[in-house]
Amino acid sequence: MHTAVLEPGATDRIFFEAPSQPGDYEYICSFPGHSALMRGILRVLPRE
Ligand SMILES: [Cu+2]
Repeated sequence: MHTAVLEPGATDRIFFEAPSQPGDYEYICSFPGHSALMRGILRVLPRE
């Protein structure tokens, strides 16, 4: 899953169903060379 390549300051949205298992899921920017800095964690918490 990915967005289009965006110009600086532009935005885009993607919608997806989060994993059902709680945990930390890494996401990265797949533009060549970017993943070293452009990355994050999607944290799925257990239902309360
Ligand atoms: Cu990037």
